[in-house]
Amino acid sequence: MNAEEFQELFLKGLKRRNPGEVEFHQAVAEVSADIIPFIEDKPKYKHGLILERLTEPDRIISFRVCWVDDEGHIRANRGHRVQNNNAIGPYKGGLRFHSSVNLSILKFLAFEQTFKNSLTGLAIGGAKGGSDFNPKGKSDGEIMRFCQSFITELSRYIGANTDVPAGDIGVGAREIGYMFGQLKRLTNEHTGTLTGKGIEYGGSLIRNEATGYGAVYMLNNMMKHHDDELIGKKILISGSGNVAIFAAEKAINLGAKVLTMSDSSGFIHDKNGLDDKKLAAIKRIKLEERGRISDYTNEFDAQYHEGERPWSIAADVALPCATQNEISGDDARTLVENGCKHIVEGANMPTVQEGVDYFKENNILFAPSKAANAGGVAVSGLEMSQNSSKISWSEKEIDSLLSGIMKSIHDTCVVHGKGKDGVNYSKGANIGGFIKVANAMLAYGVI
Ligand code: NDP
Ligand code: 2IT
Repeated sequence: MNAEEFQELFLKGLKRRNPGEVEFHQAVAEVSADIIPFIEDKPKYKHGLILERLTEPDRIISFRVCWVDDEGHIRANRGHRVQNNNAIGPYKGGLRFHSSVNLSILKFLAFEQTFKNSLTGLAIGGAKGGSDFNPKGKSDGEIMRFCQSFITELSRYIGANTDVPAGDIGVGAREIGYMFGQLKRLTNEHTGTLTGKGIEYGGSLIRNEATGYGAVYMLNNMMKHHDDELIGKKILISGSGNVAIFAAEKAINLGAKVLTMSDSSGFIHDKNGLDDKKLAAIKRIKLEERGRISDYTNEFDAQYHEGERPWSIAADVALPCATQNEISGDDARTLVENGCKHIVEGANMPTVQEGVDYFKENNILFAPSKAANAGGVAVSGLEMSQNSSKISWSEKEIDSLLSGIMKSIHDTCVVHGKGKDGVNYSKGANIGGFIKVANAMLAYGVI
């Protein structure tokens, strides 16, 4: 059986065992297309069934989350934690609160996280969790009661050396604060069982900024490697949450021109580009007031496109930082036709497979999410180190460690992704992330 036939059979089995989980199928198909040819002449990985074991999570925990809303009504949501793999360190990965959350999405995220965390070079395994709870429009009291109920149940399965959750969509500083407070109360311990904590109670400097900053460091490294530079480049950013805002901040600081930002209602296009003052307004609107990106046009001269994504605007770089599958095949073609040369995935799996293929066929430099957005979990790993040794590093130290980790991820992608047509960053990230986890799994024997 050749590699192609083997992949077909492998995916058929995966789909049979995980029916209807389209996002999980998509993520595994993308990774296995690189890993199967790689392991073909490496019997230790192939006969060790490493890929098969990596695609069956170590365990999945599902639970009911009951809470009381402001009207006194009982509400019930569903919570999950997918612990994908802890071969190289404790399970680590974010929690997502969004109405779309289901096991397919969490399994794809936990699978991707395993490779991403390996790429950071730190001792962290892969997990993801969350709930179909919709935080939009909820009061602080409702958010607090939900978070307390969610973490009370999850507390049985996590711990500083077992599984360390963090934020993701819908989970930021406020939610981590409520969950950490309840966890501390339940366990009577002040340990680093969550990352993304406030600076006052064990958080790390730069953690908030790390994913967005890291994505721009990745872009910068990729450009430098191809004798190009960021200064003056036009950038499209989607999203206006944690990742998008700090990607914009770093891009502006390094001299690029950020033209767009978005939310789930639409996008704003500011032809003059964002500056520090405009970005401060976006931080206030989205992070403090929890408002809509359209409010930007009340203060600044820009167009608002209701119900659209920013990919129709001409630019040099696209930084998708909102959610999965937000760049369709058509969007990919439009971007390339309009001259876009670099795609850096700040969000997890924001490009559909057809789009990824199109970018590769057209020699677009494409940094996949597991490499490009690893800065967030990397600084989470540094937060764990600071917590366990009871010290705090300075902003300068952490930024320098973050930038070193992003450089090393870039170089790993080059080592494993270099071919006659240039660097295939997704192949490099998939193989580079796989090797360390696979070798650790082999060391343990059959478990
Ligand atoms: P936030 O909740 O802070 O922000 C999410 C942003 O994306 C908001 O602007 C939101 O709009 C928009 N968005 C969310 N879902 C959709 C959707 N279905 N369609 C259109 N827009 C949507 O999340 P983060 O910034 O933390 O996460 C963004 C992405 O980055 C996710 O893919 C996440 O997995 C990934 N990521 C996050 C990391 C982190 O450290 N936080 C680390 C690595 C990756 P609205 O305000 O309307 O909801
Ligand atoms: O997707 C991700 O890497 C995250 N949401 C961050 C995970 C973490 O543990 O910091």
